[in-house]
Amino acid sequence: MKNYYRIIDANINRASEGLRVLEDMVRFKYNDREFSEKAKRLRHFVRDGMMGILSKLLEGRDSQNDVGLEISQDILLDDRKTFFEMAAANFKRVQEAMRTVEENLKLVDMYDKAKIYENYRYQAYNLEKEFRKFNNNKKSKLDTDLYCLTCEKYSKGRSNPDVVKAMIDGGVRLIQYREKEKNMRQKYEECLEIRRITREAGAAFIVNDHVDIAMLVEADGVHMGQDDLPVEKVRELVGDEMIIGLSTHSVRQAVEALKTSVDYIGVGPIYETFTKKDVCAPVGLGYLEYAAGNVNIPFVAIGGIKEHNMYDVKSRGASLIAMVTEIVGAKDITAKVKNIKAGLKKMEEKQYE
Ligand code: TZP
Ligand code: MG
Repeated sequence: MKNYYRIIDANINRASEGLRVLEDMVRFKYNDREFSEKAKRLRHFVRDGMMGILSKLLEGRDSQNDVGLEISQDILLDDRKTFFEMAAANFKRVQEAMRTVEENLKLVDMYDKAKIYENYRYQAYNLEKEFRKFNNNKKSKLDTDLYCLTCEKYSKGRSNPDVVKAMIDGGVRLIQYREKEKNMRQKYEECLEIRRITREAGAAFIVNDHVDIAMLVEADGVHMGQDDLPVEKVRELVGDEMIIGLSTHSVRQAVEALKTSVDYIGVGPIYETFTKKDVCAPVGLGYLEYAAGNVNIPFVAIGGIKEHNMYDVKSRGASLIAMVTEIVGAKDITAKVKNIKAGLKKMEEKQYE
């Protein structure tokens, strides 16, 4: 018993120390009061949750004979390189510590307390997600679960900017303007408006096909197809800061794409789709499985993906899924997005169990 309390004690310390690090990182680097307070509140919860058993914890404490200290002083595994790596490591520390507390509380028959710490662990997952807003680099913009594309033709009479607003209200963080039926002036005007909307919401915005429009409206990225301008030429125009995405439809195209400076590739069409004209036959889940095992940059599964088949796609290793008609054609776009994101999140959380 004493040893279980010793483990709990060490991990309560570990979790609250990790939270303190995160709290201060945000407080002093970003002056973000809201986030710092959330971290602080969770840290207090974590500590206060032990009120009833403090004496047992202290009884179990034996820091001097902790074999872990010697190991930790000897190795350089803790050598964090960047601010964000350090944050990620501290989130991990907090979450793992919480899990350890949870399991050991069960061993001392404190099931109710264990449930409370499970809840704190989930709060830490949410906090980690929220922390992403500080990491405004290309990778973090792509680090989401749902990628939504516009297509006014299938949007039931709603305009592209209105559709984007509804997507964002549902929680979408990555939007692509894809519109094949308008002239350049109309597309430009719409992209200007969508840039305003996405910027205000802190969502990333990528323009399909048109490098010029992407640059003029200061989009976060541009998405190219196999028959569009060569991506290396696009890179020369847009510079290093802009995301470049490239559609691929085969292993060969993926291999070629990886030799270039693209930031992500599209993998598809997974299923049959009527949204894209002149598209090749569905590549199925086979190419997706290849991508999951071999593509070391972000990739997005696309083509015919719906709420009912997204689980098959996700379970084949797609962490980012794109949908067009399933969302723009939904009666209530915001509700649809919320449902889809909740479903994807549930699948993701299962991996933590
Ligand atoms: N690229 C490959 S398939 C596709 C694109 C743009 C269209 C996907 O549309 P939907 O409606 O999700 O099938
Ligand atoms: Mg194109």
